[in-house]
Amino acid sequence: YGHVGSNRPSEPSNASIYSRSHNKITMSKIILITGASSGLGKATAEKFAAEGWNLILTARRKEKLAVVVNDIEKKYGVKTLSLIFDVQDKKAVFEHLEKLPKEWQAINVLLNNAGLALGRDPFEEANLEDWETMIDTNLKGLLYASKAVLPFIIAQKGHIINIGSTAGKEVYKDGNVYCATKHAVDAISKAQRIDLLHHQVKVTAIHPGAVETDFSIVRFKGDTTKADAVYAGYTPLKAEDIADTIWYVANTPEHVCINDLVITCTAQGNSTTIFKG
Ligand code: NDP
Ligand code: 8X3
Repeated sequence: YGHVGSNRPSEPSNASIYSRSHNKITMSKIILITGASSGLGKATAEKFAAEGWNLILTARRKEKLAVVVNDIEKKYGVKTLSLIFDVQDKKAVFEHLEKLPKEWQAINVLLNNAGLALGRDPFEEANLEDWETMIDTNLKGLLYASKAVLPFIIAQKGHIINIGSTAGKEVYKDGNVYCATKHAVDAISKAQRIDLLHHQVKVTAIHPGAVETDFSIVRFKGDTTKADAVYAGYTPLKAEDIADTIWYVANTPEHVCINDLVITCTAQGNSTTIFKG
């Protein structure tokens, strides 16, 4: 089983999703990606599908996710399960993830990726609802998803990969609560690694700098002029760069766990220092 980078000789208990590879019937691995309808989540789904993994993909926007799924199934012939829910909705997260069909329970990797920034405003002007949405999505949503699938991850001696940010390493002006949620992702990742150690579950936090996705369009609430300005004058990371990194991190040998990884484009030195020639 695991016809790619087969590094975790786990004993999958419920697995029954097979694919043909090298003239052998092999059991494909499973990655669950939250926030797979665009950006990093979508690129990671494509990367893992190209390597033969089956995918559980989640998002709120049904039509967007359906396009991703159709495209991937056509191109790579892997199996997918799409689940539409809001990670802020505790009940919905547990209803969908705790009761996964048996053949989808053998999850090898959980990628906690769903997240967003809303606004970039000074503390005194920032909107309380924006703050609450960021906390409920980036922090509470990550906790709910992790808890809901934890029994499956433990059964596989699997891997939790959390998407943090350089904003979780440094606080920048007007970043206030977005930075706080990503600092929390940093802390929760450390906590998960310690607490889940005895289950031999790997935990990795990946902290990207600027990646050109819909992130800034969402942050600036559809203002494409402000969003485009974030990536102007230098070459930012692409979603595919992060997907490649996640692939690498998820396929290290069994005895190796990358704990914490900060990745920026070459032009970026930290959250606030970008060389624009
Ligand atoms: P995108 O806006 O392109 O993608 C965000 C994804 O998260 C979408 O699939 C969206 O799906 C999903 N999502 C957002 N809110 C929810 C929710 N409440 N419930 C379920 N899904 C949700 O941005 P990115 O791909 O760039 O962002 C992905 C992650 O990467 C985020 O955690 C972000 O903070 C982080 N990050 C991004 C960086 C960047 O520069 N782009 C840098 C560092 C970190 P839908 O709207 O359909 O629900
Ligand atoms: C996204 C990167 O610099 O906008 O987390 O905070 S930044």
